Amino acid sequence: MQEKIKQLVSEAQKIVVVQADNPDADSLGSALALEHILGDLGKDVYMYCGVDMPTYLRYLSGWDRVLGELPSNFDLSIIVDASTYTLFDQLEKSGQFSRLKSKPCVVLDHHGTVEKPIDFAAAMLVDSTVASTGELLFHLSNQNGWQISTEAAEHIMSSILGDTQGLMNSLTQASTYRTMADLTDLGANRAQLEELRREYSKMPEVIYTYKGTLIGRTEFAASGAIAHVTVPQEEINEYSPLYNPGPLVQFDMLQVKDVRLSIVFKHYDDGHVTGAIRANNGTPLAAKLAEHLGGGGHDYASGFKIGDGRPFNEVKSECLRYATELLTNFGQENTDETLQHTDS
Ligand SMILES: [Mn+2]
Repeated sequence: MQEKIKQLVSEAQKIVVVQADNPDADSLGSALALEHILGDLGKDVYMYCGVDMPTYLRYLSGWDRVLGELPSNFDLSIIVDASTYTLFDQLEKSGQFSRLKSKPCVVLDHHGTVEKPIDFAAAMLVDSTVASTGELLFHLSNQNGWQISTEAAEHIMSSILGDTQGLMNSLTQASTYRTMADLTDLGANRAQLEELRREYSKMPEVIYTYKGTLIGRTEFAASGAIAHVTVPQEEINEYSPLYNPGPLVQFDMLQVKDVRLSIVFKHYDDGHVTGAIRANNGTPLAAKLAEHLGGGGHDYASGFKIGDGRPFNEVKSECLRYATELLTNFGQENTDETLQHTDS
């Protein structure tokens, strides 16, 4: 597959790197790293994302070069950190999807299971054993003999730190540390990146107060194993431009004793509902829960989006019902496994 990608890249001059409608440090870090790597190969690189870069990602230098429209012409597109149709609503809405499909497309991703997988790509490199798309890009670049500059190394490092929550979640493997070491050799400085990230994730006072509101409104289900909170449209309007309400409280929700799953629902006036799901270590149920609702993701972080007109309360109850069922079944399986391990 990397040979095919190498060939597609060598044949192209204008390349657009595409992020899905849910940019994060991995997608943006991978896009920016590609901008440097392909730029060093003499390519003209454009970056596209259908939504504005959230403020907390703006510590990644070059974020402001990501545009909300595809360039008028290009030879190749590279989709990073997504391999599903469902995350490209903005391209569909603006009528640009057909343009993307009309040119060769490469997909670089590490999401194992997705709903409605992209089926028009000339090459798909999807590897769920790496912690982030950035790590995948690092290996691909080495295999293809593409130079990784210090800037590219920094962006790849940011993408790994983003998806592994600072090398702290279970996506982190021995190979992740090896990649981090290699990136350090290339000049990336983790301490400096961390300092930058912290500076840019600082919240305005009004958001600090809003965080208190969300915490106060958090509800618990399944005997305290699920923490959930709902963000309505007026709060999305008021606070989302300043800070994404999900990350504001979701980590704290998982820090409550007995909580194993946290869910932040967003309820929009046009009827659509989204859910951001996070799971505590030892409860790898996030992807399963999201898939049940038409979404997808990882064991410990996932999401879904429903826009078929189902009433909000129905979506929410079904989500909580299925989450409870998953937890109950998982609890039983886990007890069996524990017993087996004790035996051996
Ligand atoms: Mn990722």
